[in-house]
Amino acid sequence: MFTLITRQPFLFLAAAALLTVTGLFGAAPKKTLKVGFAQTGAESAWRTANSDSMKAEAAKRGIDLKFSDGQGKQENQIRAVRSFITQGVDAIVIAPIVETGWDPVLREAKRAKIPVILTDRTIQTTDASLFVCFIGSDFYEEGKMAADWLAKAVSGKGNIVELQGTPGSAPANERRKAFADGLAKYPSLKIIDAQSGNFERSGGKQVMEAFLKKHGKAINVVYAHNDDMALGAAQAIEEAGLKPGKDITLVSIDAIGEAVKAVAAGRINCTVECSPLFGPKVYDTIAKVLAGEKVPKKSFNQDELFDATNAAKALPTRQY
Ligand code: GYE
Repeated sequence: MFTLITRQPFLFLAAAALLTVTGLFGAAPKKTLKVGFAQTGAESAWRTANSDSMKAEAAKRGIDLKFSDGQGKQENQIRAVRSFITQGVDAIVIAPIVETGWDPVLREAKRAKIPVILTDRTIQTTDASLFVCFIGSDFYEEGKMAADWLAKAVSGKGNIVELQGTPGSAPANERRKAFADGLAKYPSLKIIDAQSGNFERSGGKQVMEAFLKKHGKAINVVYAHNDDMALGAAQAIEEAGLKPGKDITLVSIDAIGEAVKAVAAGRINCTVECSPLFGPKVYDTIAKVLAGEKVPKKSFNQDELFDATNAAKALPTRQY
């Protein structure tokens, strides 16, 4: 020890200085946490609220957030994750645009010993050790709530057109399946057509225009996998000279501010909530993971439903 000190006087002085500083001012300053977030893109108002929540909460906590907009492409998200690994971030957050194809890049993150948190959308993998945990909503439950609400509202009868989300994405897969399962006991409530509008307002409008041309007045109900598509469909319905919410029942998912307002106005009939505001929960989870604490493998947000009975009252307190 002594020889080490005499041979390395500079090292000794530096160590002594550090001890004095920590002794005088408490713990040494913490290093800034670096988090990489591979976002899907900016396809909907839900997505914007989600990105804002992640950014605002990072700023509040002094976290260095490296935000990447995948612009609707999995390959961009994978490239972002690789760059986070190269930059040596402390944790990686991914909102996986589709369910499959993640294993190779997740293995790279695991090899680099960087914990990966999945938010918003789940993935299909045979190796659950490739990610620490998932934080988001239960999409199956949302689709089920929409089906149950609809069956009651139209007394188990009607022709439905379905506006689906991004093909291969967890919310599109689950919301489609749950809705079909929920309708199984109502043989007179049928899906007559379905197509993807990619979770976008313009997509919802275009698909609805095509459906109206093809099926005309045979359409009684629109089930949209998100509010943006429902709002686009409402516009297409109006442009076709019909009244959305009256001539055609609209049920959708997300409960963005504009949709809850539309429900209060009777232009959309029901929207099932899917909260995008999980910035705080994500960073709390990362802190726990980095401290070596155990976290639940899956944790779901609690979501409610808005229709004519409660939408107007909920409006002033909606946060997105
Ligand atoms: O419903 C939709 C968005 O993954 C839950 O993605 C999310 C969905 C949301 O574009 O609006």
